[in-house]
Amino acid sequence: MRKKIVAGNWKMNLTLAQGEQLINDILQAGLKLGEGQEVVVATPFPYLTKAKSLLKNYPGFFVAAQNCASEKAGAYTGEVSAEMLQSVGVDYVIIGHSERREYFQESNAILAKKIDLALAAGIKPIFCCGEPLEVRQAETQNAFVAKQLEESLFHLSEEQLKNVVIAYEPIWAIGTGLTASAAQAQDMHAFIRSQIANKFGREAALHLTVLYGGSAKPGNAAELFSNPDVDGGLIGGASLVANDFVAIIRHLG
Ligand code: 3PY
Repeated sequence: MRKKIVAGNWKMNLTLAQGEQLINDILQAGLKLGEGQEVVVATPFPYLTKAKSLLKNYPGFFVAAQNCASEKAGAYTGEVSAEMLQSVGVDYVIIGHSERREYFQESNAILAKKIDLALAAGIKPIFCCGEPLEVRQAETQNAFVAKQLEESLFHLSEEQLKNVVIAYEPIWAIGTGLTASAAQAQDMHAFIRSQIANKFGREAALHLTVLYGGSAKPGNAAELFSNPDVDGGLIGGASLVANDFVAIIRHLG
């Protein structure tokens, strides 16, 4: 059985007090997570320790960073290493969100280094992939995503892959209000799983958690999550509103 996850990506939003309130409101909802279900909150760096301490007594709730450095340690002013994240108890790290690829020129090769450092530090990467609008319009999204997987993940061992989560985030659905239809999401998730099966074997593919991201909200989460290859979501804007985030988590079933 593979894990089902709803992860909230706060991006660069909220003050510490607002973030604390949001986590407390989510916890107040008294969610009962089923076996193999997880909730992850990806906060800005300065709030990670606070988030960890608020969630520590809640089984199934985990903390993620939104990025980590592509170098291990040293003179890289302003960077935060995977080891540092590990030292404050971070469980997951989002790697390769399209905003990082676009605004910070993170290439597939750089992301491969981040994946390696996260895994070496014992942190599980949530690796984001997904195509821009022009690629979708040209109907070449499969080749585009296959290349992202190949160049950032295919050097891993099957053992290492067990600690990786993939998030498919079509760029045209991020911050645009557009969402991939349930069928578009299912098609791509099945394709991702087939690529993983070809490289790492059927067992590895069956155990891989593949999340959908891109304007997922309470109104479309049930349909998205009902697809056989969609194992939950990486949630942007709706993760900033406790009621919406909780409603999405409830759709995990
Ligand atoms: C979105 O839903 O907008 C996201 O970018 C989730 O990471």
